[in-house]
Amino acid sequence: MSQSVHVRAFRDLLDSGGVVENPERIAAYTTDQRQLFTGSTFAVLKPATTQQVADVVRLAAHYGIGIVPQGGNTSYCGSATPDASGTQIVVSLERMDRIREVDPVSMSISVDAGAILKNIQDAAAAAGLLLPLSLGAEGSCRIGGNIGTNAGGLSVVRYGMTRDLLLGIETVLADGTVVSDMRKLRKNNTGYDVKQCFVGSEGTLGIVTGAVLRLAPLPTRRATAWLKLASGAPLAELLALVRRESADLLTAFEFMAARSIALATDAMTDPPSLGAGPAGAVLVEFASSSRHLDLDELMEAVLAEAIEAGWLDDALLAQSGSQRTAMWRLRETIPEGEKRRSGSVKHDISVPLSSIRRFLDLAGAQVRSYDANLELSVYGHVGDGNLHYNVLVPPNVDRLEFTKRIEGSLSLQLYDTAAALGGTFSAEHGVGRFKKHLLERYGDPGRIAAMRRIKTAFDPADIMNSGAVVRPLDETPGS
Ligand code: 2HG
Ligand code: ZN
Repeated sequence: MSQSVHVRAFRDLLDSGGVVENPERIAAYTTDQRQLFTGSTFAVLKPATTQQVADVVRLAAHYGIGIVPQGGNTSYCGSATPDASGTQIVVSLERMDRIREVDPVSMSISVDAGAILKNIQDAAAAAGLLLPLSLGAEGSCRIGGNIGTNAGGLSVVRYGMTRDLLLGIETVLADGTVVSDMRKLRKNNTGYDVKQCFVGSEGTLGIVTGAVLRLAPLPTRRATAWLKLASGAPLAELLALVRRESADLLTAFEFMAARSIALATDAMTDPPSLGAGPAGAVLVEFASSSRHLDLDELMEAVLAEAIEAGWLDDALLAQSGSQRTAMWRLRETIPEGEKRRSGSVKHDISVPLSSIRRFLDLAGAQVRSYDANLELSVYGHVGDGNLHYNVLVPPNVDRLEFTKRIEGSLSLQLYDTAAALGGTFSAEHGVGRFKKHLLERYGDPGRIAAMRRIKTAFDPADIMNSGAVVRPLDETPGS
């Protein structure tokens, strides 16, 4: 049966806005956001309801058409991009963007999976509550994708990853079955925690259509400081001090090397003059919903201890909301700064906190011996043991060729080092299509076997996001 017959059948299920066939409009859905890979599709489907998602999936399964679920298309690992065959359809959740309910008493929010993260944060804030998931792409990423990749971001040190915020889920399975478990319960020990299967599954097990998320009291006070690290400052010990002495009011502990700060500064029209010490800089923030705690005083006392220990050359406490915003803008502009310069080869590694220093030493030596001219942009959520250890693409070099060369050589050395220290090649960006070979290389064989069994149980025909993360058991290896 031809693709045009399939499109007609999908059109019968959806209304006029539900099927996109125009190649120009389709193009926005077939290239990943880092522009590393362009796939192909014959149609983008945009269901408006969970029932329509179920109908689309049932029909696709009937015809044997592969489905690539897509939210905001902000994946760093190509997990929302169709392959090059042109046989997969993209199912975009962008029309399913409703906030279904905010329940201030239960401290939860129920949403469609296509809701933009920022809109969910705003809806929670309007009810005096905080959705404690915050990341650079929050203005365009959608919560279904955040669930699919188990997104991390800027406040994991206090509130955990997306997984830790998920109370309930609604999902369409590969045969069109709707799993409806949109409960707001903190406690529900009734067998397998099915919703957690979908967290980090990157669309390979089903399509998330709705979610219930845990909210926290909205901070009314914050203290934010920019720390310039003295030479040899021990990051893990500094973090431990800050956590302990703030009684865990810490919400962010973001490390930035001087080069990363300079890249962000270059990309900003009105950059704040915040530099780095010899060992880089850290943006640290405390937050509290209580109006009775003096966080500035607490921050000053904690930083005085760190200065006394000889770990800081300087510390600047934000004196106003705008100073705080400027500090955060600088941190959040780093990826854009890398892009504006000429791009970077990204390594989203994490290691146990006790090995952060060792990783930085070993990886630095590996980069220098690979090519002493290479430049690095190193920053990240050190509070979670997560470093973005990015190799800058030299100017006037073909970005894609350079990326391919580094990923086939130096990247593996860096990942080997992270793995030898008990770390991972993907801390918060997922696996998708781009890092599948790394999962095969570094994943424990038993764990991969378990993942393949789960994939087979949920999607034996490999309809859902085929080619991403893991293949089912009965496929021939390498296919
Ligand atoms: C961040 O922490 C994001 O800003 C992006 O995870 C990291 O671009 C990167 O390498
Ligand atoms: Zn990050």
